[in-house]
Order: sequence, then C-alpha cells, then structure tokens
Amino acid sequence: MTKLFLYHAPGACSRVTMNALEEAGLEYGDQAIDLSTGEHKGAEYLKIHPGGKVPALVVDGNVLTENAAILMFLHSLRPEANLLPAVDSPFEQAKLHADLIWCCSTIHPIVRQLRMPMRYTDGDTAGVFAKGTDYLNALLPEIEARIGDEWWYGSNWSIVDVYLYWCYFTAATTEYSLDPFPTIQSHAKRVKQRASFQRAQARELAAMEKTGIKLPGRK
Ligand SMILES: N[C@@H](CCC(=O)N[C@@H](CS)C(=O)NCC(=O)O)C(=O)O
Repeated sequence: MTKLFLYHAPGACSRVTMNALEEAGLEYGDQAIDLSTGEHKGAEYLKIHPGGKVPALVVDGNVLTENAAILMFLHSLRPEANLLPAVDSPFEQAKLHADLIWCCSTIHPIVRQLRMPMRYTDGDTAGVFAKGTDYLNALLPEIEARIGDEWWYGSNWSIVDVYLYWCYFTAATTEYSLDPFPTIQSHAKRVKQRASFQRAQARELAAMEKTGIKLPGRK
C-alpha cells in the first residue's frame, strides 16, 4: 500500500488536498505547519519542501508538491473515487489538468493578492486589493454561469469544486464580499455538506488542537 503523509496548514490551500485524501478514503498521516511563526521557512520544513509552502505530500518517502500535481496523483491512485470525472481521451484528460492548473495558477494568486496585498507592494496596499477585487469580480460570474445549481462538471461533484470553494471562501475572509454572487453562495453550501469535506475539517481541527496552531486572521 502506498504510504502517504501530508504537511498542511490550517486554513491554507492544503485543505483541498486533505479533502481529496478523505474523499478517496486513503490512509495518511499528517502534520500541521505553523505559517504564522514562519515554520514553513525553517530549516526542518525546507528539507521537505525547499519552496517553503504547503501542501507537501510525502509518497513512499518521496515528496510531491503543487496542489494540481498532488490532486492529479491522488486521482490516478484511486480513480474509482472520482475526484475528477472519468474520461476516455488524452485531450479530455488534459482538459481536467487545465481546470486544476487554472485554479492554482489563475484564481489562487488573486486570492493571495486579496489576503496578502502587502506582498505585492512596498507602498499602499489599497490599490493592490482593489485590483484583486476587479480580477475576482470578473471571474466569479464565469464560474457561476458554468456551475448553475450543479457542480463544475455538471451533475458530478469533483475536487475542482472544492478548490474553487477554497478560493472564493478564502477571498471572503477579507473585505471581499460574496454578496453579489448567490450561485457561488449556494455552491459553497453544497461543498460544505459533503461528508469528506466535514471529515477533512475535523482532521484539520484535530491537528490544530494537537499543535496549538490557530487559523490565520480573518476580517
Ligand atoms: N502553487 C502552490 C501554492 C501553494 C501556496 O501558495 N501555499 C500557501 C498556503 S495557501 C503557502 O504555503 N504560503 C506560505 C507562504 O507563501 O509564505 C500550490 O498550488 O500548491
């Protein structure tokens, strides 16, 4: 059996990976890393992930980083869990990859811009935040139009829904408001109802209790 160990941080995008592990019913160990004290930039953690980020998934002793790659890997480890829809052509497979990469390379950086505008300027952060707001406001209607009252892939839940949820939910922990996006809000309710989401939350909470790590500041 493949041995899996997840390094994660409360509230971080590693939540998506944890949800995937839970949905796939895979056994894994885990350790929470404290981003607030810079544990992720400390010598110990940099030995695991030289980029100093979460998530990092150790697979039989080898480290895999980057959410999109980890999620694709977990999908191939347990395809019957349907983290992503079953497809029958290399092109359709590449489209699934494109969706995950879009989440992590387009939407996720906008969320970072909203949560950590100070990383983008030495000056006033208001303009950086305002630009981030414009970018996300342009994307959410596209996502709403595709999801409607279903999921990203129509009637089938997928891990893309969880990644999208993490992005817009995290944006809404700032002054960014989801009020103008009712379809997104009802999608959020459906994502949170899923048993694997709740198990992942409980697992994160247990790690927080064990380590004393707190969720990062919210608005
Ligand atoms: N491209 C990476 C991004 C990972 C990432 O930015 N993780 C954040 C948490 S959401 C992190 O570790 N931040 C710590 C830091 O940048 O100092 C991925 O998709 O896995």
